[in-house]
Formats: sequence, structure tokens, C-alpha cells
Amino acid sequence: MAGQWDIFCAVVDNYGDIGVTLRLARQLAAEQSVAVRLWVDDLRALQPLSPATSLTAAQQWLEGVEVRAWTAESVSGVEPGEVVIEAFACELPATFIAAMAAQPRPPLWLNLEYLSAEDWVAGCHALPSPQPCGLRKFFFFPGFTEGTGGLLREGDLLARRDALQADVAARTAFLERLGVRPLAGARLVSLFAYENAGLAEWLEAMAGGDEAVQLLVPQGRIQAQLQDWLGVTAMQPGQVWPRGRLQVQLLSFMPQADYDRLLWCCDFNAVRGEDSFVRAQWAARPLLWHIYQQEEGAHWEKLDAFLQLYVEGLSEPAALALSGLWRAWNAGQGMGLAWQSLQPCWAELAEHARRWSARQAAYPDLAAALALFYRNSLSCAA
Ligand code: TRH
Repeated sequence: MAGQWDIFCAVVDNYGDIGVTLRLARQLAAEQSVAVRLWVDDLRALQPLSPATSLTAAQQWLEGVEVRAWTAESVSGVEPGEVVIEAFACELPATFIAAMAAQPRPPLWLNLEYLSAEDWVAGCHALPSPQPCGLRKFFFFPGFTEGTGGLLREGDLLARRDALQADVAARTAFLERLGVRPLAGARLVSLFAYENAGLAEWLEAMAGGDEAVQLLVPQGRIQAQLQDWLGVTAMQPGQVWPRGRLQVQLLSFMPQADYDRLLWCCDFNAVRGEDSFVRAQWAARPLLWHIYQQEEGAHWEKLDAFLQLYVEGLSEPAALALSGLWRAWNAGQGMGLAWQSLQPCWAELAEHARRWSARQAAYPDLAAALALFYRNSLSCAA
């Protein structure tokens, strides 16, 4: 399916907005044969995920995607593509909307929404909303159930995951490239989270637990608290700190593709936000989600909605243990007990994570769903 698509990304904070849009743009280009222009208003957020990023280029090609620095001037005079996606309700420039409306055949205009497992999502997915310029904008919702837009999943993702998970030598070589020497017999755990008052309790539980744990922490917002707990004033990537049965290692923040590999290598992944949360599900390993906090606690409903879906098929003790851990982490208290309660369920949770990944992979992926939506819009217009 040839053609030109525009994706607009305003970086609100963190890496989720750019993480999702880069991934989508890359996949559309690679698998749907679409020429994608990704408009980014802050290239500094893109660089850690895709290190070849130039911070000063107005236009550059990265991983098969044309990346444009989005400013009022850079958009002006540009002819819109056949499909225009605004990510997460970012506001398109008025001049660009006018250019869209002036096309002989105006583009398909989509707003890509945040991911949620809540019930109402399927009912709102793909609904149009008339705009003052005379065009309609469609709301495209990713999701975990029939009737939603699905999840981002590259065509070869699960095969690449399975290959790495089945190959000890390849895993060891990858971890060594990150500066990690796997400890024999230890559980490998990755940690990516916002600041979390529950961290110390969790670290204590791992340090005092029965199982050895090797904790790998890419640089980020949790680092200051990690330092406090370790009693050190600075941390350099690569350094290792043993504490009881726990060994902590700080890693450099890595490109997106390597972060996937890290998740595949670990026995348990603590993730956050939206994109790493989905990637940990594709890793098919048990996970812990630090959800992005919303005003008036709206994120708790999102958390519970996901848990309700996710625990289906688990025994009651395992469902309770996992839900308890997730709630403790997001409440910032009770991690010690919650972590202990999870231990007897380890094998069941590992099996379940694999089943969940397979179940989700049975749905069409988000990029394919978008491409189909576009093709259908053409036949409706014809
Ligand atoms: O960075 P985030 O907290 O992003 C958040 C959420 O998307 C949230 O919903 C949104 O409202 C807010 O941003 C604005 O978490 P997320 O979504 O997991 O994005 C992190 C990205 O960083 C993801 O693409 C994975 C990537 N990553 C790497 O590439 N390398 C790394 O070393 C790590 C730790 C992450």
C-alpha cells in the first residue's frame, strides 16, 4: 500500500509519546509500504530511543522513517499525506488543517488515543467527530479486546523473541554487550519506573528473599531513590552493588530495539507508562506495571480494568498475588509482603504470561488495523 502518511507527535513528558509514534511509523513504513513523515516537536526525546537522531536536522531519515522537526514554520506550505495521524490528541497547526481541507480528496484524519483496557474503549473506537473545517476526525483506540485497534506488534516480533529466549549463547552475548554478567541461578529482573515510595520495601524484600535476584535498572527517574537505598551518592552505568540476595546494576538507557531484548532476557519486568508496558507483555514474562498517574486517581480504574482482563485464567491465589503486587507498587506501599506472596505463584505466572502474549497476538496489530481502516475508508468514499 503505497502513499504518504503524516504522524504528529507532541512530546508531553517522558518517552511514551515518541516511543509509540516512532514504533508505529517504523512499522507502517516497513510492513505497510507507506512513506511516513513523523513530525516531532522535541527531538531530544527521540535521541535516546534512536541514537542516530540529529537534534538540529529539520529533516532526517531514521529507521526507514522521515523525521521532521515540527515547528510552526516547518509545517507551513507542506502538502498533507493521504492519512494524517495526530498522536494522543496533540493539536495540529491551523494552517495544516486548512491544507488538509483544501485537498481535492482530503486525507483520512485520525487521532491515536492512549491505551486503556476499560470497557468503553471498544464502543468509542473508530467513531468520527465532525470538525469546524468540514472534515471528520476518527478516534482510533488501541486495546486488548475485539473491537479495538489492537496493540503495536511488528510482524516478526514474536519469532525474534522466541529465537533469543531459546538461545542461551545469544542471550549471554547480548547481556554482555550491555555490560551484564548473568549470575548463575539468579532471577533476572528489569526495573523501569517513575519515582516510587514502595521501592525501598521491594528492594529489602529481594535482598532478604530466598531467591537470588539480579536487578537491572536502565538510567531514569527511579535512580535517585535507588541511590538513597544503596547509600551511594552517585551511580555510573555498569556498576554493580550486592545487597544480601540482591545484586543491583545500573544500565545505560538503551535504544528501543535493545530494550526489547532486555525484556525478553529477564524473568520478570517492571515497566511503566504505555509502550514499555506493551513490550513487556510481548516478552511473555510476568510483569509489574507502574501506571502513569492521572488527576483524581483516574489511573486506578485503568489499572483495575487491565488486571481484570489479565488475571482471567489464573488460579485465585495467583490472581490475588499479582493484583496485590500491582496495587502495592502503584500505591507505593506494601511491596514487601506483596513480593513474598507472589513467590509461590512464580511458575504459574510465567506460564500465564506466555498464554496472554499468544492470546493478544491473535488480534490484528495496530499498524495493520490502521492500514485496513484506511483501505476501508477509500472504498466507502468510492
Ligand atoms: O516514558 P513513559 O513513562 O511514557 C509515558 C506514558 O506513555 C504515558 O502514558 C504518557 O502519558 C506519558 O509518557 C506522556 O513510558 P513508556 O510509555 O513505557 O515509554 C518509554 C519508552 O522508552 C518506550 O518506547 C521504551 C523506551 N525505552 C528505551 O528505548 N530504552 C530504555 O532503556 C528504556 C528503559 C525504555
